Amino acid sequence: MKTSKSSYKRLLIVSYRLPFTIQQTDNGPELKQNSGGLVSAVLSMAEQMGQNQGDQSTKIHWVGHGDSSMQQENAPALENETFVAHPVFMDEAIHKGFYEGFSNDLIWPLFHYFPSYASFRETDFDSYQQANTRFLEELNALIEPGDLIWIHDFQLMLLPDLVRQTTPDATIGYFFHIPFPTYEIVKLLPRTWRQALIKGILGADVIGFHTNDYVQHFLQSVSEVLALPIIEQRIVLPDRSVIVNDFPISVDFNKFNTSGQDTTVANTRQHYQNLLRQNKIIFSVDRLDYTKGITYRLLGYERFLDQNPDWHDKVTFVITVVPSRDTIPQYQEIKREIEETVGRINGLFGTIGWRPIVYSYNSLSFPELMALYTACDIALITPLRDGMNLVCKEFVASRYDNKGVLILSELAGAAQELPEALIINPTDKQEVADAIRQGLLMPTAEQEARLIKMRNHLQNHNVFRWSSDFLTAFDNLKTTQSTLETDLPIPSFINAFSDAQKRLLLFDFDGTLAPLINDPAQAKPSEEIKKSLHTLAENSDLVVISGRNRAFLEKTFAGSPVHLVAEHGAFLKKPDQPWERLDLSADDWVDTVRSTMAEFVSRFPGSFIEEKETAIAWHYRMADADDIEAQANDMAGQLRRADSSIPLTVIQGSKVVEVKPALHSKGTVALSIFEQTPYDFIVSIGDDTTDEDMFRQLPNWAYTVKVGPGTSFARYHLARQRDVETLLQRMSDVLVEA
Ligand code: GDG
Repeated sequence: MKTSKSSYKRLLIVSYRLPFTIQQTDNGPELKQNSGGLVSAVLSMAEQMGQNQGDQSTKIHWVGHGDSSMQQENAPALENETFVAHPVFMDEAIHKGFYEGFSNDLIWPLFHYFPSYASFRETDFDSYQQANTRFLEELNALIEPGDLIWIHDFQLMLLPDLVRQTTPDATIGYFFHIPFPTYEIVKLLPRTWRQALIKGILGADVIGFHTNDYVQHFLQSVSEVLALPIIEQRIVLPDRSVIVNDFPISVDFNKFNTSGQDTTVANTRQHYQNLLRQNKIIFSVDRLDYTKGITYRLLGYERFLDQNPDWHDKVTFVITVVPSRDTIPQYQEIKREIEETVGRINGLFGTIGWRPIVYSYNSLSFPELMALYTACDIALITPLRDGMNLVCKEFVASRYDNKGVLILSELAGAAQELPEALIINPTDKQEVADAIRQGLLMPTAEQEARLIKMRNHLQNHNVFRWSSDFLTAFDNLKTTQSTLETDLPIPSFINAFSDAQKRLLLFDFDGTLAPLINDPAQAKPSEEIKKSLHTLAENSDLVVISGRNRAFLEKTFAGSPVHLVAEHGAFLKKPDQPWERLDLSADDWVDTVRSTMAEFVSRFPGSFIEEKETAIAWHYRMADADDIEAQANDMAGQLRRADSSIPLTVIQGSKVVEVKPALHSKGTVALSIFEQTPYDFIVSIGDDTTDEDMFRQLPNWAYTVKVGPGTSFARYHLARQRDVETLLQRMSDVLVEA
């Protein structure tokens, strides 16, 4: 874990819920923080940032929805040694539309893959926007330079961009606690809503999800909805870039590990075991929610009882459902269904002395929860969808005795980290029944072996690691951002160039050697550039590495001793030698792509198709339609989804959508050239997304230079295309003088 102190002054947390209560004490009302995982993580993050608790100027500020206990009369108590609470109050009707409506009645079911439970109400979206703006107002009153703002969860998706608009240089993190679903689900949201939500989240600098699947789903949505370039897990915006990564949330391992051994917990455990006559105990605890799969879980247990009469009277399923959202009809319905199922199973299998299921609709105190985690033989955790699921991690962390079996749904984010659990599909009653039987019969040595592995993992990946990794991501971002802002240091660059023995110069064509113009056929380098290239190519390996076809490059550079790479690395021509084809991919994919592009050509006059030998491109610089960029995104999306015999890359460049086989790129060819010769000087200059592949593949000592604004993998920037001309002139002057 990284422990170096970061440079942020204060931590500002924003979440829907404030993790505090106001308690009446002898000294009057006081702010008490709850002991949840997020509070512990935030405290450890503040410590890592070098903040001293009790120091007035570095207290942690927490903005969240305020209830009546937080009203004006308690205002002085909204602060303790460590935290300052900032309740956000809003009109009741707005709160209802924002929280119960848009958040819980639309985003929650939709993002947990229950689209039929989702309600799409325009008034709710209005409330969601207004509520996010209320949070912004509260936050704006607080923000100071040097603050790190960390926004949480699906209730506040618009907030990061709202903050960015008002404080452009703010440092903002955003963490999403629920699953981020595939684009097919996101697409169910009206177009303007999904655009607003994705754009809203992208206001952050670092965006975190629990698993890599959610990261990939989010990137897919960013690409489909906003068509922004994505380089690895970085989204490139015109003025900055955004890091997206998985940061699996976890638990305070030591707290759960030691609490199981507390005397109160041990006594309660003993008490429960006696009450249940030393039966084997299966345990589960969840908030009331259709995502938690409680009814399916009961049906799996019923199947087990049905098939295993020898276990009757020897096992008890203790199932606790914690009241939640039960004013919403779907929650009332699920509660009724659970209670009916419990009643039916107990009626079917129970006897005077044995209740197969002990059900309660209530919450447990922490010692009761700990007693059940440590008393049970099986923790049966079977959500139909869960962002992470902390209950299973808490169970594992509690088992200091290395005993007990975890049965876990493959649809919980946690399943990816805990493969030693018995992993089941929650809708498969037989699989659940079999896992229960396997768990009850599992030899102690096997229980131990599985638990030890899971406990080691959680000990290393605890909640402090989670917040520390999140904080470190900001440091990484800062490092890349600061290199991006570096202009090419011309004097030292020229010195290095002049001193080198073996030089490799890799230049893109359009936007680098030639200015971008409306008709690509007319693009050409200036006479000055041509002259410089000629001199440079006589003294160095100079490669023009372009997406253009062979004929165009050969004509443009006729008589020049440069190497030419055409069609993004598909063809190579050394001076005075014939073309070599580097890419040998089949071309049976072209017909489908061509017919999609042809449809767009007929709809958008002025646009046209360019057919190359290994690629096909739609140019729309001269098409006259207001929404042409949106149409280009639409085409790119269609092409990305289309079936193809080989993997294809869809490139969205400057007023062009191009499709080519994925196998070759400017990067693969740059790498192969560089690997053939021991160069001691490399410069690579380009302006477009395809040049990023080239920048990435070269060694980190190479001079990689991005032309124009925008973030890039290049180490340096040149502001304009004509700066390339000046640079090449200076380089060739050095050679002429030598
Ligand atoms: C969301 C995501 C993600 C529950 N009942 C009692 C009780 N609890 C505590 C548990 C655990 C927490 O509540 C539940 O956390 P989960 O992670 O299981 O589920 P959600 O509340 O839906 O949380 C989820 C999480 O955010 C974090 O990012 O993992 O996927 O849906 O800590 O211990 N605690 C006590 N009595 C109870 O009766 N004391």
